[in-house]
Amino acid sequence: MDRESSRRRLVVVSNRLPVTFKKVEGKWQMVPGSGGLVTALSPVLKNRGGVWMGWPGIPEQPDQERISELLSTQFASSGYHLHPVLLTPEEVRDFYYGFSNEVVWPLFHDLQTRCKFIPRYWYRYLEVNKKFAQQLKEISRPKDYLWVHDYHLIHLATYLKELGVERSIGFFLHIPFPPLDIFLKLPWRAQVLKAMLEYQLIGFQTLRDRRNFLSCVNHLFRNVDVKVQGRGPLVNLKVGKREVLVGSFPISIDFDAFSSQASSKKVADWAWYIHENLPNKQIILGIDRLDYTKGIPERLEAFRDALQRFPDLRGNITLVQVVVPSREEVKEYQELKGEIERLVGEINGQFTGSGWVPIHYLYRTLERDELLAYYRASEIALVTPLKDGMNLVCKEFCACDVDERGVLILSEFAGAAAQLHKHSLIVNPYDIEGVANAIHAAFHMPYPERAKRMRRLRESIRKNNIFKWVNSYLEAAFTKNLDDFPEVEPEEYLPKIDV
Ligand code: GDG
Repeated sequence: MDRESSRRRLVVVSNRLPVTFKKVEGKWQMVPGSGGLVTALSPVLKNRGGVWMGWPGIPEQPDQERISELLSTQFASSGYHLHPVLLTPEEVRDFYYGFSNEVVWPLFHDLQTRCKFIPRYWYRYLEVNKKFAQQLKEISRPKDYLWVHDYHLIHLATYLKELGVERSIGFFLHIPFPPLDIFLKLPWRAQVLKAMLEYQLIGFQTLRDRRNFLSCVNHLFRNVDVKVQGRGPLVNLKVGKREVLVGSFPISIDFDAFSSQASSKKVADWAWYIHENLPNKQIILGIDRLDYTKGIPERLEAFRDALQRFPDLRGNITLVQVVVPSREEVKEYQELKGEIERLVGEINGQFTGSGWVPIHYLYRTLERDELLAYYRASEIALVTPLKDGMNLVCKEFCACDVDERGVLILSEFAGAAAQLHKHSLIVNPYDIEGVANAIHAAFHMPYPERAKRMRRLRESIRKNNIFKWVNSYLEAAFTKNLDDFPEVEPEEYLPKIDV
């Protein structure tokens, strides 16, 4: 074996590659992705030598060769390889839109009534996972570490084993893991749980997700001996003869990159310009992908309630709601868009006065500098998902608040609440009056108190940044011994409830 092929590489597998494609004047162009995952994993992939495998995000094309050529030539300078897995239109429909986004996504966000448990989706999900496994077999080497991301690819480890491929392999779930009673609704619950146990390490965003997972394992495998050893963020789970490490690794952002870019002249000028157009008003910002888990209609109702009950807010606060187009082909998402637009129209119709429009609604993707300018220009961030694995928007808002004058209103059901609850205003996103009260409290919060809270939030995000997330996951992946991990009992976050 030559030196190159005996090196241990990191092979990242996710549904989507870290690049996207768009057609400009009839020709495909590749646009590098800019998410935190790409920023964090790129240096590791470069240093270790690595591969990122995933779907390029567009159905198989007649000019497929052009896509492959773009992937191999344009990405060469990044120091690692991209391996595209091509999906047919039927696979995109049933595996991606179907099982991934109409079964697992709503169920794992506790919204089981939105699930469509269609057997065809399930079989196609398995087929696509098998396809990924077959290609992974081709491109990976025995010493590689395979790091599989997210709910689209739960069965990858199972199929690799079936193909006789022995590799070190770990999984990270970016979305929440649901409580037992909800998980049990899944017709394929035992298969899904069993498939997760085929990984050597399973990472969750929070201790709550891990607890939910462990209670499902305890329940569904009650006829087998189930034992959990260890007490820290990483525990050892034994199910019969099978042993798996299960940990909580809260994902984060590249804090320094956000903070320094937000301090740049371009972003500062842009932020000034945004605020100049809304003079003498506090800006309250919502930024979300178009998705029913993000709680946008509930948030708009809360804003309406705040304007109704607190006249001092009228004319003095403006909600900037950015909705980023997502899954637009799906009927539910089109309906959601319609509902949001109806509510925005209604509220603006009800309250607009001379020189003041209560809601500025943007339905588009912002370029990065513009996004940062909105973060920097806003006095309050309103982050109220009904449920969210982590939520990066709230962390980005804090990282960009270099002047430390912002207030974060955060849903107790966002994974980020476990880390940020002490210094933000925590709300139940279903509680319209509670969210409205928080908006009013944030509006009146004195600036010294804002600065004190924001400093702490920023410190915490700076310390627990995306690089720490990658390192702690990989340390867990390569550890042979639980003693290498702190035994401190981490405290699970449960919101305080006033009775
Ligand atoms: C999943 C989980 C978990 C948003 N608008 C624009 C834009 N964005 C960027 C934000 C942020 C990202 O999109 C959204 O991240 P979230 O974490 O809020 O949400 P999901 O997309 O649902 O992500 C989530 C995450 O995975 C990571 O594990 O936190 O819980 O659901 O980075 O900045 N970026 C640009 N223009 C926009 O208009 N450029």
